[in-house]
Amino acid sequence: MIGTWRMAYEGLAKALTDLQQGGNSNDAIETAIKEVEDYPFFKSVGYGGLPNAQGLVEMDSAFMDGDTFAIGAVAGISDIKNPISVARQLSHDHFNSFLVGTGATQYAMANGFEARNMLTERARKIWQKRLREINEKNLSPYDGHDTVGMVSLDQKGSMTVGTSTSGLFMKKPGRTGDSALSGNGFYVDSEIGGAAGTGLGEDLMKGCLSYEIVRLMGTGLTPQQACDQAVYPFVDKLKRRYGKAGEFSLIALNNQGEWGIATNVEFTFAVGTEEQEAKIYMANPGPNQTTLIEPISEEWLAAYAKRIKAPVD
Ligand code: SD4
Repeated sequence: MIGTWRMAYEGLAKALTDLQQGGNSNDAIETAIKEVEDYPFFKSVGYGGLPNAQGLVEMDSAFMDGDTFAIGAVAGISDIKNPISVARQLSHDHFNSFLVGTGATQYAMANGFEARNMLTERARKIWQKRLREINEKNLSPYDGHDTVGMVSLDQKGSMTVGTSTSGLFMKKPGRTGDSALSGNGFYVDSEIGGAAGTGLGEDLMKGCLSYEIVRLMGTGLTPQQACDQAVYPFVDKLKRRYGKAGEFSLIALNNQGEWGIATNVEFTFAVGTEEQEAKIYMANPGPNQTTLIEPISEEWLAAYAKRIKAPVD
């Protein structure tokens, strides 16, 4: 199993234990992502996520079953504790499986999903502080956005991918990114592998990179080769033809349990396999369109733990 960012670790470790005991891949994804959604100090996913420009936490989430290609997704859902569970439920439907805005929220409420005001006091304070800084220092409002995306493989060879995010910080009401869009923020085919993305959705969507990584793995490339070949040339192409490229980080896992990463920024992620317990790593862009991956340092982890709980003035 592999997941984006340091925040994936605890949920991934929990789900990995289930997988090691014969649990199924779909359950593993829901368990792991719920854990991230429920933790109040992650400010870009679920409870504690930062709100949009009007102060409302609007969330995007998707769930895809790699055995059947069934997809469920929500975009701009609010006041619901676990968007990933709604996305999973929607994946069972042949029609109406991707719902947005009030329609998504109403569906979740009507179908017994737990309601919750997702705006914590802490997130509200960060939002207000950020509003002040944007006005006073003329800063770009659109900094800070981390989606949790995870890909899992179970002992039977079934694969699943899931994503969940409160999206781009200070986004306009109704804005959605790549995370709920098939092929962009996620894709999985149990006969090949799966991929998920995080970064600036507006730019990730230009490359359909999750699908592209899975497609390349299907031609026989390893997950690392597929990530490198899909992501870095596209970032270059975007810079050349669009003039700029936002932050991109992609993860991939194939149906042999091998994994890969590509990123154009410093990027942390968590991975665990049958033989190897869950661990956090750090990735950076390397020379000549490669990726540098190293174990995370204790200092980094300690600074992170301090940073996410630091008081907001
Ligand atoms: C989005 N891709 O809504 C998401 C945000 C994100 O790291 O992943 N940020 O565009």
